[in-house]
Amino acid sequence: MPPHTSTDALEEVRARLRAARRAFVLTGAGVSAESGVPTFRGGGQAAVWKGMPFSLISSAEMLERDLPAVWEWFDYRRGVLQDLRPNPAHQVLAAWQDKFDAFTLVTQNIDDLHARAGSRAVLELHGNIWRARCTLCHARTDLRECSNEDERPPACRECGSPMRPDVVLFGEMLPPGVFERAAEAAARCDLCFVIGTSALVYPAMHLPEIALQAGAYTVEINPERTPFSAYCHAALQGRAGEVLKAVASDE
Ligand code: BV8
Ligand code: ZN
Repeated sequence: MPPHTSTDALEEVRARLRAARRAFVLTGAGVSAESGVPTFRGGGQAAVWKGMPFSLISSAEMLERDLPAVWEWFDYRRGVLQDLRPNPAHQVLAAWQDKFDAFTLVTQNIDDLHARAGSRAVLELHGNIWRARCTLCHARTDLRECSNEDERPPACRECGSPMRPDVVLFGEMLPPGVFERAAEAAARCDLCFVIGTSALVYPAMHLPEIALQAGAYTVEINPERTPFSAYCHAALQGRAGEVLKAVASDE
């Protein structure tokens, strides 16, 4: 049993899980922490790259100013990711996709670990680190087909223009339609999980707010309290892999 999770709260969440028809899940970096993926705000301070806070190196402004530096940052993260595997949190969520009348998994993560755990139709709000997109014609390429040693920035095979990481940077709009589809599902769900996020980045955090307003039973899973904890019906304090296994254990 996860340390700070009361049995009553866990029992209540299990009962809600059994009764739910339409489930909605939003995940953040914390769901990949047990796979070894560094979080952005682990241990109180924000991630820094070469002296720059991640919200700067991962910004539209930096893309304009120094595209090669942005590639270097994401090449480094691809290097960290390539030997990592989905963890039990990803696996429980993948198993849940056929458990409900409707199930929607939305992630802020760009690490592709939900899909690698078998989750289908994951709504990637902030893009995917294994894809690149042309800065002019928006043609996309899968970076798993080429190595980090290739030219940087890579040239578009269609029009020859420089490619950029196919991720949403701070100050950039989300991919067309993805937020809207997620918001529709949040408005219709009767059970909402918010897992492994510090609940600070928008518009992602509007989604659980929409679910709450729609009357969904809302559960947060996080070892720490967040600005969203007080609004939840249950805040299960623990690591996602352990808590989800415990929640799913009497299935
Ligand atoms: C935009 C991709 C429109 C790149 C990312 C409203 C209010 C305030 C600010 C804004 C607002 N609206 C817009 C903004 C600005 C900004 C924003 O939200 N800023 C924040 C910082 C205040 N939003 C934007 O810029 C968005 N775009 O609004 O466009 C627009 C356009 C033009 C002009 C004006 C407006 C775009 C945001 C997306 C940026 N891209 N990622 C990359 O990855 O580098 S965001 C990135 O950071 C992640 O995707 C994620 O969203 C966020 C990190 O948060 P978390 O995932 O939660 O991770 P974190 O480390 O913070 O926390 C981890 C948590 O896990 C912790 O709580 C920890 O306790 C917990 N944990 C640890 N271990 C475990 C665990 N939990 C469970 N189990 C464990 N084992
Ligand atoms: Zn192009």
